[in-house]
Amino acid sequence: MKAPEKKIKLKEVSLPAFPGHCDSLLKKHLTAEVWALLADNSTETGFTFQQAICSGLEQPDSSVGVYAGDEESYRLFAPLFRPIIEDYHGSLGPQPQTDFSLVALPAVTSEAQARVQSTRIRVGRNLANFPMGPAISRGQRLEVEGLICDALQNLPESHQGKYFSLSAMPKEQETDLVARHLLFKNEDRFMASGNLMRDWPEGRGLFLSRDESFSAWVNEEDQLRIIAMKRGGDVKAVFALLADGVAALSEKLDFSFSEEFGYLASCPSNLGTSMRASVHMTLPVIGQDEASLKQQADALGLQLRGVHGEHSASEDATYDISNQMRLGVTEVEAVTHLISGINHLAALDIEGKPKMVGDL
Ligand code: ADP
Ligand code: CIR
Repeated sequence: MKAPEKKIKLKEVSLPAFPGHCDSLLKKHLTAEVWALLADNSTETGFTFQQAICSGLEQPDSSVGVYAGDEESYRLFAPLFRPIIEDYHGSLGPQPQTDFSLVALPAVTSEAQARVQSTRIRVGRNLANFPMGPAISRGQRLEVEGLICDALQNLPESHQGKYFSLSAMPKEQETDLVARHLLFKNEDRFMASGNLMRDWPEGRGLFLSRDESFSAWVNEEDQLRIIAMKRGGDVKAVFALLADGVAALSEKLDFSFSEEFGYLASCPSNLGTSMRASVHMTLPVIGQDEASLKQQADALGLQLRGVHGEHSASEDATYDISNQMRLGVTEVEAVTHLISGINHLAALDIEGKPKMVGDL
């Protein structure tokens, strides 16, 4: 008897196509096997695998290309998310205890200080028992905004300020705050494709301290971004300011946390400490050759961005330089990593020629 023809699984045939050039972690790790396994899955909150990968499919210049809709996304979609997390962070947890201690921080050299215009450190947080931005409902988002606004009342005197709802913000004020790096942009095609801009601008807002050095973003990519930013390169002062703000808010809010992945974030790049410590740094010599500088930065575990944030361009040899890795390290380790890296880049800039890491 003739053997029945082997049926090809539909999911294997229809592995989604990535139009044009694409270097995202999604493309790298979305194998036919992963697709066949997960394509029809969705979490308890109704967040589907197809929604999780939508931004990377629609935006082929994505670096990561996926978003989690809730805590369960990290478990259910693990066959895709784990390799992406490992690829991005270089290791998997467990995430060590939160550590904002200041004593161990190395000094920023005078050469690096001279090249740094401003320092910003932020952490992302999402509330336990709520879906994250890509899966949250309109009502839940407003509830989250209310809880965060209540918690902001608990800040120490030095951090107190005012909450500005994005819905009520005049356009000129919004433009000014974005230009001064204090507010998120009004449009982000990666977030839009990731289901994160539904009902915009409702439920979104900015808390700003009186001197504008401490701020909080509400219901943008994560439900909460806690931010400290100052002119110059006093990284320690910025870290201390952030630490006090995080401590006060942590007393009032229950954050989504897993032992393995640390603070859970909608983008896997922000797991762990969920901390991005960055400087705006001008490198007049090595900054002329962006490709070579990027190689140097990669080797040092640093990320280069443009001066208007993710996916923007550098200007006049000035870059946003930050820690790449946020998972499996403490907050103080992540910042130490940034300081060592910018000290190294400043030394290379003085020497005037790109060198391999380890040559110094
Ligand atoms: P995130 O830090 O949340 O990942 P972005 O890369 O989009 O987000 O940056 C948000 C804003 O913060 C942008 O306006 C960016 O230029 C600004 N920014 C980041 N780092 C610094 C810095 N060291 N000094 C001044 N502005 C900064
Ligand atoms: C991307 O994949 O390129 C975007 N979703 C951004 C990824 C990393 N940046 C971020 O989370 N802010």
